[in-house]
Amino acid sequence: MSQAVDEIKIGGLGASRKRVEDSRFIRGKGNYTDDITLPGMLHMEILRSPLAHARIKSIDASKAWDIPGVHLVLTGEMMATRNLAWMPTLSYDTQAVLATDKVRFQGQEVACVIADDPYIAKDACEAIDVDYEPLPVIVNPEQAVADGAPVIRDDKENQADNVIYDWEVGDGAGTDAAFAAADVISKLRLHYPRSHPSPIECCGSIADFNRATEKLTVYMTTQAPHIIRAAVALVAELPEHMIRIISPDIGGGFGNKVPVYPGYVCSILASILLERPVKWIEDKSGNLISTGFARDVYLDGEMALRQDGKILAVRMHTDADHGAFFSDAQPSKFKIGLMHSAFAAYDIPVAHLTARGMYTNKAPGGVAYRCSFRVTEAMFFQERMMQAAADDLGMDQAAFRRMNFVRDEDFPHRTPFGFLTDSGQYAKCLDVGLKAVGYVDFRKQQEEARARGRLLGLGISTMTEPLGAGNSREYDILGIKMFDSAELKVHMTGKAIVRTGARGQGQGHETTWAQIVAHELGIPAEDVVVEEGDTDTAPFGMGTYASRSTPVAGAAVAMVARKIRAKARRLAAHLLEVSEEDIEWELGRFYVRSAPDRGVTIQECAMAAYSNMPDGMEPGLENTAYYDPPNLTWPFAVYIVTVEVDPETGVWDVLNMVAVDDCGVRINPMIVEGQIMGGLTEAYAMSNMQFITFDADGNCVGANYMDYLLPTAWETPGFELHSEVVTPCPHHPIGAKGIGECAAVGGPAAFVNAVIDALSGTGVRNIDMPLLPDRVWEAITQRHDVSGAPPVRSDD
Ligand code: MCN
Ligand code: CUM
Repeated sequence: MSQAVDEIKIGGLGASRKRVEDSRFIRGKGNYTDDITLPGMLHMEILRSPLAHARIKSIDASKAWDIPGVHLVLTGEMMATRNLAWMPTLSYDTQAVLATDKVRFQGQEVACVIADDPYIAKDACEAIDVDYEPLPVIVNPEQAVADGAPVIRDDKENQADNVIYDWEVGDGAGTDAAFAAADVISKLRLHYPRSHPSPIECCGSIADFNRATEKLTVYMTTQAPHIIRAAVALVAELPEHMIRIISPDIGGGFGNKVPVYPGYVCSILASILLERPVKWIEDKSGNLISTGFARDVYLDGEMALRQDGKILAVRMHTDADHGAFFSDAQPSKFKIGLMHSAFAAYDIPVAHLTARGMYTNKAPGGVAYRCSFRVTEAMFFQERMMQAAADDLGMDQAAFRRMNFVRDEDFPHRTPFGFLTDSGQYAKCLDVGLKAVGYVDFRKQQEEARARGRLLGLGISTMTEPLGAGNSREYDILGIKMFDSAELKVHMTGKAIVRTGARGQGQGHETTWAQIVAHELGIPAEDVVVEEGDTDTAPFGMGTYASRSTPVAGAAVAMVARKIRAKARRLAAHLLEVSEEDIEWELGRFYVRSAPDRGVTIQECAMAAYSNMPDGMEPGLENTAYYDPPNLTWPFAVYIVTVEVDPETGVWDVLNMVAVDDCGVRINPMIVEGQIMGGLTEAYAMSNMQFITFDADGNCVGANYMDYLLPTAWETPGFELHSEVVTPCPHHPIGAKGIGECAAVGGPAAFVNAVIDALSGTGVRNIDMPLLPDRVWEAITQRHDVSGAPPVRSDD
């Protein structure tokens, strides 16, 4: 009889184990960057530009220097003497650390004060006199390429205009030919507005340069500590052992904490100059006004269709507003991220995407916010386009999608843009969703309601997201290949520690990595400690974003555990005095094939690794695995929303929301559900209330939580989650696919489609997000599309 341990009982794969990190988080015992106090620590504050575009005529900091308690005032001029006024971005551009020549967006960093406490530093910032000469302001891509537009990046030698890139992918000629043969051509233009990740904890750093050891330690809120160390090592030409980056607990990242920000750099320089620790903690408006925004992209699309509903080709053009610096964190090869993952779930013969990126006088934008590099825009566009096309054909929304899905038997499938999708059960997910929402009945209700003047709507969105960058063949950031790592040490008592190159920000890695070890080795999850985020101890990895942790670092955890198991098998053979070939494994235990009762536990093997190893065997039970995934993982989801729109006010309420997510094998079903609910909440917020824009003068409108609304439990609708479809990832060691971002990626289109569906018959094809009541009301009463593109009038 098997003596294997019970996997669910030990918290292995599939156990809804409670999150171990929460025991400290919910008791207020987290250790965030701002919780750290070092002896002799000083505080830094940043002076930001009030203007969006202006030449700096002079900066007079003498009054600030005179304030008691001020230790240092940093300006661009001083940074320039150390060659630090500009820094490289993750997209091969440059970004001003502190402005020297011009300011290029409102909120740009102009000077820093380092003082005894943050209040003195803040007061001293206000004592700095900056003489600005205002320049014409550009707030959207159209203005950026207009005749006579001022060149924003006149600091760059070969930059004669505001265009950053002109990029294309796919088959232009083939697409043209398919369009020429189409029965119907469906068109849609929309703007995916700026949105801001706005994690509860803002960005910050504490730099601590030790003159005696010459070592620089930086505590910082980064999702990718090793990338930061690599960047500092390469830019400052310092060896890695002199730089230690520590990401303590992170209060939410959502992509906001991937880029490198001037505040980090200034705190480092200040600590080196002053030889004291320097802490910089950004405030909320600083975070909202200056750190990585997402989206802000205009999408133009056309779909070539056969009368029966078959999609023949897709043509897409995007104009992306990157703000003043091109600082996207994304794989180097792809200028507009993975926008070309659009339509990956549909069997479309040919497609073409052209993309232009523009500089504007806005904070650098285009970072990923809960999406794998622009996949949010891609999927939003895809599903809005699918809805418009089905309407143009007069086809049922569900039937149109089903007939164009890649079929289960067609995997692996090459998408028209060249991705290889490998698994999924798309139609099944759709069927589960339709049944759950009561599709047929709802359509009837909708008809009846309409007859009585009530507007009901139903929106379907599907998404497949390419998660888990790399593989190293195609994915790199600044030439550093994208893979990840895990190190596992099993102590003699059978307890273990696992460290990875990822860095969770609330996703539950401390819980789930231990579950993978439990699954592979039978060591109870509670005996496995997880550590991430310290470059002195963690193996090299590319960090946590693009939901890559499970696909890459999580795979590395499984692989390193397998290496440990292979060594433990040799120890077991030695303990049981049989040859290795005679040994069998069941969870937690090796036994002799011919005598199953004779066995040793994994814990006994661990003890033997330190006390009773065979002659010639290296002692200890630890190893490291670097994992370079063969492909991305391709989770799939169907989100269906029903709404009622009030025609008098434009207010819309969610009646029901059904989510069917297939992320392969779920390590921890409860955590997966938490990730989906969080993502749906953000999707709802983006579609319904989150509004951050710029007026014609480049003033950021919405840089506070009075205007930029974070959804609370009060306004967030309930979600019905379905987990019955599981298509294991064929190449991931435990069959898992990423999940962290799926709902935020696929969710927004479901909400918007539902509202547009409620308006059917009015001729309204599009309302740009957020679907604020006044926009919906305008669409209903004026019977036209409502664009959300800035600039809004400056008197608004
Ligand atoms: N998981 C699982 N089974 C799967 C897939 C994932 O149990 N098949 C678990 C994982 O083990 C992990 C969590 O779900 O605990 C998310 O895993 P994964 O999909 O690999 O995503 P990452 O860990 O790489 O997290 C990144 C992702 C991103 S990119 C953003 S943005 C985002 C998100 O996670 N930011 C978050 N979710 C967030 N959740 C919180 N609380 N805070 C953030 O900042
Ligand atoms: Cu795409 S935001 Mo997340 O990748 O950190």
